[in-house]
Amino acid sequence: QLDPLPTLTPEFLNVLNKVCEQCYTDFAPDELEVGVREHILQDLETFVKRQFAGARLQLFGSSKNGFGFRQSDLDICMVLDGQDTIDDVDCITIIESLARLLKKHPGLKNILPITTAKVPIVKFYHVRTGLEGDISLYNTLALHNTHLLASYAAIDRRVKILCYVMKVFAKMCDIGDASRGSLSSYAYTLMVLFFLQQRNPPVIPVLQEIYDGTKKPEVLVDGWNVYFFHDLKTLPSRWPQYGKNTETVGELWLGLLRFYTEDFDFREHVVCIRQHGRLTTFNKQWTSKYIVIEDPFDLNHNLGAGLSRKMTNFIMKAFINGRTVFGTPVKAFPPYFFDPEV
Ligand code: 3AT
Ligand code: MG
Repeated sequence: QLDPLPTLTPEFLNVLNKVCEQCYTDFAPDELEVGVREHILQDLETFVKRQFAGARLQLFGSSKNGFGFRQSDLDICMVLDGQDTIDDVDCITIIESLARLLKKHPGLKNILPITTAKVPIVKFYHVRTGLEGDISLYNTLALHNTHLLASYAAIDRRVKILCYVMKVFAKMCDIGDASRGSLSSYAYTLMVLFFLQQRNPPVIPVLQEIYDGTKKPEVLVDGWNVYFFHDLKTLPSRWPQYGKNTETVGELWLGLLRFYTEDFDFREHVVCIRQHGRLTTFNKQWTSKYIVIEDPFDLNHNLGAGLSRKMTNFIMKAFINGRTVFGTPVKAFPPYFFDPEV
């Protein structure tokens, strides 16, 4: 029941392309803002060491993966020197005492420990910058998935731009807040990467499938294999399709909206960036959900698991409308579209 789309003129594709590029330049933070985040991290680490001498703090999430916004939160992971893991009881105790400590930090406000979540955190508000943040403990898989996303972002500039466009689109359509029952930024980023891997010719490879020899190396973290190919300098010689796809970001953006509304069968297939071959909801025994997105490392984790039926429909409608809006020629998009101030 999708409206047919008209054939697109080069002029319109040019407009579409400009909109995507503009979205990126409007929303990507500059080096100064990236530096500010590292500075806050250093200051917090020094402060936390007063009580936890062996504490090490590390940024992850969009402060590090290449898809951060000026106002994105600070995702921080804390580990203690000489300790590899932590059990649930200790984790909650440390989160609570970390919260008591952070309340004494003059630059922070609204300190709130959340110990009932799957990943316990202390939330805080950094007064001078207005940034929100949270500290989790031993969130090691998240550090690895951040590095994986950052590697994909480094392969091709179009990856970065499309991930920004997708995040802005999700925010504008109100489908991008996992705490209110929709999908997280992380989930939408995986959808973009999957699309770019499945495009013909692909824009990016499957980094988890590139290795020497016949057997994939095993690098175990929390029981999952986090191996992926990092040596991006040598990628051109390791991946025969390198540089073959020459589409513009505008074409790819509309291509993505069409892919998820026209081609991809959500009932049967899994959004899965760790292998190029098809993975079905039946293979995973995840047939009761409509949007199924597999975490690239924690293979038991379906990022769409928390979606209600109603929310699923709402998200699919946003994609269908997006396809019509971006697939119907206009001379220019209204100036407020993608305006960071709105
Ligand atoms: P924002 O710019 O903050 O919206 P983000 O990528 O930082 O985007 P979040 O702050 O929601 O996203 O999450 C921080 C990181 O935590 C991103 C990813 O490395 C990890 N993460 C988030 N949600 C999940 C999840 N459901 N499963 C596994 N890792 C996750
Ligand atoms: Mg974040």
